[in-house]
Amino acid sequence: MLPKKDSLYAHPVTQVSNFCFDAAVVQVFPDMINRSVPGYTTIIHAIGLMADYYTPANGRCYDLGCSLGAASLSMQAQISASDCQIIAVDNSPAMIAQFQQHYRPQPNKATIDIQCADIRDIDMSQASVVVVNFTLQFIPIADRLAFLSKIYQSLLPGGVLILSEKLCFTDPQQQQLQTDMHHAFKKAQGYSALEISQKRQALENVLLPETLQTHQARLQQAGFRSAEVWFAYFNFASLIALK
Ligand code: GEK
Repeated sequence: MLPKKDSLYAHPVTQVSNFCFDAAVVQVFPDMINRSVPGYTTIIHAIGLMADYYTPANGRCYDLGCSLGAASLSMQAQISASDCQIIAVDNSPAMIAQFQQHYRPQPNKATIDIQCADIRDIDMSQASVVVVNFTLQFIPIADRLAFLSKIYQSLLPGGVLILSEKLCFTDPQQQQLQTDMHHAFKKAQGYSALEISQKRQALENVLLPETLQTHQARLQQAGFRSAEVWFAYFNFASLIALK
């Protein structure tokens, strides 16, 4: 089935409501995220490569805020170790229903256990790899340290967290440039000025970006020995944090 084109914000509305991951978003999600997040496809592929590098036989990986499971499926396709398990969690019932409906177990590949839950509440343990791909930005800032500390505790020695986020910048000129370049990216992907502006309004109080330095300091506070950027494209970056 071809993913539907995202035109959710193509028509003017008097009051833009807060963005949420409902059935309408699920219908267009692959198109939306590909045309909105610079480097998304590259990141998804590389998550699979890193998961293969870090996951031993009988290993366990988590994909937290899995949406339709792109990162889980990339890990499943690329992990070569035997008898591995991927636990994929999202709190949007519409996302999880769609992922479950399309999921097919693959012979001799890691299994994917798909769960509908709030990632702040789940129990986690014995993890080799934890993926939080563009999801921390939707968690209230006050909850982020406790959430990352739980991830740290759940990782085995030598385990890793892959954390991708939209960033903001302390220097106003840098902030303006990076925002303008992101909007230029979206325009080049076919979004109109109206779509870009209404989506920005919808996300305003929902997606809360922080600076790279804030993320790195918090990861260190949560216990990680180091957290470095392995990929960045305008105001979007992915870090790998080592236990
Ligand atoms: C991908 N990782 O394709 N608990 C569980 N899920 C949550 C929570 C929460 N508290 N808050 C938000 N979500 C995916 C893309 S999208 C990013 C991730 C984006 C979920 C939410 O339901 C949504 O599916 C996901 O986090 C964020 O690699 O749309 O920009």
